[in-house]
Amino acid sequence: MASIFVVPIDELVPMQQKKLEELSKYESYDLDHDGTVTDDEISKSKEMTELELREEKSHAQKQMSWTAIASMVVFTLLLFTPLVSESRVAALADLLGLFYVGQASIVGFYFGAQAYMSRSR
Ligand SMILES: [Ca+2]
Repeated sequence: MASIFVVPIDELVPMQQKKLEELSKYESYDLDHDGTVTDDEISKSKEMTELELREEKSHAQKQMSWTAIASMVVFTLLLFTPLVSESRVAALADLLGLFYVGQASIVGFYFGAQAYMSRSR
């Protein structure tokens, strides 16, 4: 008897359109600027963010390896100047060896990481 008055709740309340708050950071996700952020646009934005992060990471690694190369060159040139006495070079020989191995391994790891990342794509 009472069943004729039972109406599903979602028919009474119309579907509310979701809105972004004003100056939302997700505003930029609306790639075609039609005022609607679709699932497709969100996944595209995620992909773009991932690419940007990867790019940033690889840029930082490149800078690190260039710094390592530059430091090896600068230290080597410094050792040939009169600023560093021969006795000091002899005393620090072990440490200098470790320094070169450490810096060169940074460069090596950079190339290894580049090769690995280009293979995994
Ligand atoms: Ca859109």
